[in-house]
Amino acid sequence: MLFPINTKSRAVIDLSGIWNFLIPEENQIIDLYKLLPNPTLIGVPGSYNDQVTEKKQRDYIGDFWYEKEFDFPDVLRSERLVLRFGSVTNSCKVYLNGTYLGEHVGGYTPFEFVLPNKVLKSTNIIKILVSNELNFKTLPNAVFLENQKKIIPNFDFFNYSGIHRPVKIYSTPTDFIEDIIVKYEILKNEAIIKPTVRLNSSFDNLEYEVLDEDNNVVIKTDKKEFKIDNPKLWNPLKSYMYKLKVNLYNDKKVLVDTYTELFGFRSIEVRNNQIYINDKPFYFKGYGKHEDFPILGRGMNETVISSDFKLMKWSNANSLRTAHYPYSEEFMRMADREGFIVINEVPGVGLFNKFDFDVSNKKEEKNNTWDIIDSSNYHSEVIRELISRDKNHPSVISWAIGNEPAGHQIGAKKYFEPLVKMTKELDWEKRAVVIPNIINASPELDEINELVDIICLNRYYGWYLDHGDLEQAKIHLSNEIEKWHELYPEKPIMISEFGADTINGFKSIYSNPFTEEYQVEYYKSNFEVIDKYPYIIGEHVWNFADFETHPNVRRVDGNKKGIFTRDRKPKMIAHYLKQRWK
Ligand code: GCB
Repeated sequence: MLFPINTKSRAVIDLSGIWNFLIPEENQIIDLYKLLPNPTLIGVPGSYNDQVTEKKQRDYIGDFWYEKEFDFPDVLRSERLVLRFGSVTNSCKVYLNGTYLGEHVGGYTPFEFVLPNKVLKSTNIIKILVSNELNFKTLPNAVFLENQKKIIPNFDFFNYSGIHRPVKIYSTPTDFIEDIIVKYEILKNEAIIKPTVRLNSSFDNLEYEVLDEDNNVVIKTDKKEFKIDNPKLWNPLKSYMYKLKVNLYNDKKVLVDTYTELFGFRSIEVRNNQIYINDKPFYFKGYGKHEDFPILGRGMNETVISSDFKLMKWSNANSLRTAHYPYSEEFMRMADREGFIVINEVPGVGLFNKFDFDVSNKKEEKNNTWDIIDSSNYHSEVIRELISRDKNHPSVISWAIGNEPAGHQIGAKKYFEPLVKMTKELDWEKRAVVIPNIINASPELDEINELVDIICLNRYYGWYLDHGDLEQAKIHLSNEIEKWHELYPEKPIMISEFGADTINGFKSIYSNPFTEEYQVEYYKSNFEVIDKYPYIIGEHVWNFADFETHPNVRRVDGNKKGIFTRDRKPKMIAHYLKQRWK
């Protein structure tokens, strides 16, 4: 799926701004042809939750309405017009002037509907019926208590909802370029480019132009496969982005449609328990993140995105994981430009029906997650949507197709095996597939690490286990890492999450848990272990910043494992990481 941009043949209208919003009364009937009665005004993009003042509304689970009235310019009326949503969480139905346009399930990927010419007027009303219900079919996966209209999340972040990313109308000609995959091969002093272009057109006369970062035309050709000499590589923290301009002509050689896709040349290989980017071993230094910011909730904001990348670079990080769902397209475009390495995650979270940290090492047969949940169809869909959206990003080097599923319960392999296979088939680059592992799925019990390319461990020794006892924590972490290596000596291991809740400003000369000193000691002792093993290829600390969660006895006004506070002030550990990662 292409990101909407202005080109010679295309125009984009942004409908962001203030929208009408309504949580209906029970059984309230909404007239699709009229404006919503007594709406609340809500900013888009943004979660609605922190823009309302009543707790009941903030925590509401169910259906609610968004509405926007807008005028449409006559100048674009002869074009094919598409209404596109960056994301609406978690599912929605869309109406234009009372006419149903379609629906989308899933809160973190874009979707679009062609606007029927008959329905579009000069003044229009878009209505969206959004649902933030999560259940055993959805991802994230949660227990839905129907009679209480409540969810019990098996995951650790607030169920922020609403229109989280921009809503746009874009135009294309009626014959148009539908999709572009920039496939290439890097040889010694040249790169061979073999674009795959999907057209919806009665013509197929294509021309390609490759432009460098200074907009010099490197090549212009109508060949299906072509080479460029001495390509500049896209490297971690040294981004180099080329543009591939695809021009579609009609039979009279008149330009019909044109689209410019950004891409970069880089190679990835996982072998001998290492990962190589452009043939050089790569070590992941960085963060598990969230899309989370005060007031915006999960709403896309390019200023926050820009500042987060600056802070990550300030700390000398080189990589991140989009825990626990696909981030905005704007974020991914920034990752490319900043040269960040991204492990790109689908919302495959909550796939453990008794989310806990039971390490008694028993195979759980009763109340088994894989017998209860019903998300595998939807799971394939989100993988398909993510790869279709992000295939051309050089920053993306891996797909995380789940986070902490119940890998120790019977049926995990049966659930994930087809998904891993499908992910590889859909991605022409066959990027590494990972599924960050939960501690319960120990080397003795786990069914799914045999399927992945990199063993990603989310480990909290010294926090949930061996709380406050870093000496024991080191022993337990070492033992476990060695067991994994013994099982899979060829596979690299990465510590994909580790961290300690830390309240900014809490201090202790004894380095007690929750203080900034403890967070520093915690990381130092984890690094002592990590640094012993050459087959460990990276460390992603949890989390980049403090973030909002559902109320929980373990959470003090949200998850406080941030290296930065929620408003992005550095805790003591930030300065330590900056030194280590230098
Ligand atoms: C985890 C989860 C993450 C939580 C984190 C924590 O293992 O993957 O979503 O936020 O632990 O802080 O407990």
